[in-house]
Amino acid sequence: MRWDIFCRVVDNLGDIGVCWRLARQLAAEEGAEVRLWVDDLVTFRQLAPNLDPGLDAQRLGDIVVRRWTEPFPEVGIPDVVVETFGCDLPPGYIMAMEATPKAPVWINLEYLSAESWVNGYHGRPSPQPPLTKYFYFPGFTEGTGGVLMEQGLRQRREAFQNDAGGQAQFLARLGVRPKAPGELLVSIFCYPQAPLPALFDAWQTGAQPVRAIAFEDTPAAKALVAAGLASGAARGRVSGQVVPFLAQDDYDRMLWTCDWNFVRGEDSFVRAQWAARPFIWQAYPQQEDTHRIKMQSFLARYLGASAMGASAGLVDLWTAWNGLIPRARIAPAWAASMATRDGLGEIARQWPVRLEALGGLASNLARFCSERV
Ligand code: TRH
Repeated sequence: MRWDIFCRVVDNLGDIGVCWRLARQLAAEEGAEVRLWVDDLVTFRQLAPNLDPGLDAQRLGDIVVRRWTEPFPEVGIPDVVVETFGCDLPPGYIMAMEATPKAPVWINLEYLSAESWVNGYHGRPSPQPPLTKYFYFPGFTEGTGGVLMEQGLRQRREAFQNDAGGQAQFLARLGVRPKAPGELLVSIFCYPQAPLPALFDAWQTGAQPVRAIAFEDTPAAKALVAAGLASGAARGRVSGQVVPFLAQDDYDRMLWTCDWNFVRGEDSFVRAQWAARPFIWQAYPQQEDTHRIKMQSFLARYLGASAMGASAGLVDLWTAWNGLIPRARIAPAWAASMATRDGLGEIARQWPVRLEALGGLASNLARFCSERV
């Protein structure tokens, strides 16, 4: 099947992060011919270092990458059109879809959410006469599209996590010295609003040494530099290191290597879940704290009602990290989470098993479309 995927980079990296991963999986695992339209190739290159932002058309592996320009060029209409995150297709392209003898399957890929209303909307048709658009929701339950999961992901992750030498080599390649006995390695990828100084203070006097790993030109890296912790220097029991912004696959390896991960948005959020390690999620901050509902909906599914009590520390940590309770709660919440870390480790190992049972978003979407082509 021939696919067009449309991506408008609103802000940050998640939109293109999700689209790039989806495109690669459809091509590699579903035999799809994928053309990826992106309006901002400079941002895209952060995730795909081999991309040339100067070219309007290029091939990256199996994917044809096209610059989404206005006016939009006249092109053939494929079998499936994926409009991501409500990015609005070019009017001329919609007219061409209407005029084409065999109408394409038109998908609107929505943002990921754990909220229960998602199930009711997933797969619903929206008439756009003479065409039909379908809403496709990623999610964490039956009755949603699941989340992005490439074939063999769990096996690759397990093999890497059971290979201490491979992990040490990976870290050495980034100039990160191996973990000291009893030291925790924690990766941080967050938004500027995150209460980083409060976290560093909590770690400074915490029960065990923590080394924070942050990524160049991200808020956490700037905070480490500001705290004088960027080049391995220690302050009490906390130290830090800044590594380059990594290609997506190396970012996965960092999540697999670290003991805990702080992640944000959508794509790193999902990758942290596949890493089967405890993590703290900073949802994309929204007006009136509406991200509170997104955070709480996910935590309720992830921890399960029964574990919410036992994981009160983790719940507090997430809530403070999302700016929904005072940052002063971070230190006690971190200490409480450390006290229950074995249980949290078990939850982190079980969760990907449940996610895997939903099937991967790319294969679920391909099946959904092949039934409607
Ligand atoms: O960049 P984000 O904050 O994206 C967000 C979300 O998608 C959010 O839903 C959307 O509303 C908002 O943008 C507009 O976070 P996210 O989704 O984790 O995307 C970051 C991408 O960067 C992800 O694909 C992982 C990748 N990444 C690397 O490839 N290398 C790195 O070193 C790091 C730190 C991240």
